[in-house]
Amino acid sequence: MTSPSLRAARLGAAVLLTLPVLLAGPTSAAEAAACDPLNHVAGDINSDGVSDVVTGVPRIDNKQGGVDVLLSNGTRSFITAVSLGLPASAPGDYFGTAVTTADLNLDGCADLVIGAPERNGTGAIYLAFGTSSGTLVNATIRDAPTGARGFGSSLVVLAPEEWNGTSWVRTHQRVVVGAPQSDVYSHPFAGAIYVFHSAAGDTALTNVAQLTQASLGVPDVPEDGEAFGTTLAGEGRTIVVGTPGESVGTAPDAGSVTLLSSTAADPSTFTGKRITQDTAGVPGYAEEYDQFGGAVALRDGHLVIAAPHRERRRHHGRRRGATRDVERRHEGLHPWPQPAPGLRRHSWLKRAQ
Ligand SMILES: [Ca+2]
Ligand SMILES: [Ca+2]
Ligand SMILES: [Ca+2]
Repeated sequence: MTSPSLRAARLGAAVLLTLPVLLAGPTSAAEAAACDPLNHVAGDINSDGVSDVVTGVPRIDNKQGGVDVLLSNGTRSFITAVSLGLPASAPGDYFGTAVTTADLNLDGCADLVIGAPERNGTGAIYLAFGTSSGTLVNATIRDAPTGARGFGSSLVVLAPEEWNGTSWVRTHQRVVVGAPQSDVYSHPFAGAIYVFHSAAGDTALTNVAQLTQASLGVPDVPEDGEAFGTTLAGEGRTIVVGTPGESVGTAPDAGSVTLLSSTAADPSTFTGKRITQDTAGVPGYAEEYDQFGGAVALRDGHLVIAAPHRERRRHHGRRRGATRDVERRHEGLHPWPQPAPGLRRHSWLKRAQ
């Protein structure tokens, strides 16, 4: 059976609008009402049935950063904190280090979530809401929670769907934010992630959980510099967390990936599974500095994990890298066309080494 979202995506692919669209500062919230609430096309900021493209440019303008937005009609715009009507970024904020689209308020226009992990030394995320004109409205900033550092280094938005007896319906969005520089008890840079909810009509996020490797249900224990939450992916009710600095046995920085799931009945309680290259079914074996989990992606139950430094020593210092492709299909994991994070390393991680 074809899901409503897939049908909408296929119909939307045949639609091409040529009307000029403006991407500018905030306007009235009334524009958001013109979005098509039945539109489920992923990443469609102006609700015209065709996905749009957003790209973070965190090092531009003395590392203040920005986000490049290309609408499906060809209109291109450059988004900064100022263009969103918010206080300007400072040099070194790295606005745009992570960026993703998701329909946070479920009105049919995709919205932007942007990370600025060095803002004020602890990080922040920005929300901006799409409209049918392409204008981004109602932008807000959410500073790092107390104790978080590197907040906004990584992002993923999940859209759990629930069966109401006749069809799958979305009830809320789950925004997950990585803060991999966070200290956990006495362990510097052990890392944390924060889980927020957003429901229909919301313009702000509700905090659901802070998760570290010290949290109930999360495997392993926090250790210095392992950077839990450096990378994030997920779909349905499954969050994928990359910890490239994790030691495995006696191998430092071998890296791990954690899968965290919760239920509709209890969305704030998570159970976890830890994967390393020593896990049964994963090719190869964990070696020092592999940094397995340096990038992660999950789509339609297919999990891809990068080990960007694998085989470095064997190739005279060159960082050859590898990916591990792990088929992971199980009941309760529902496909959703959420853009996966790109394969990249984070600038702060390089500095921390
Ligand atoms: Ca569009
Ligand atoms: Ca929206
Ligand atoms: Ca650990």
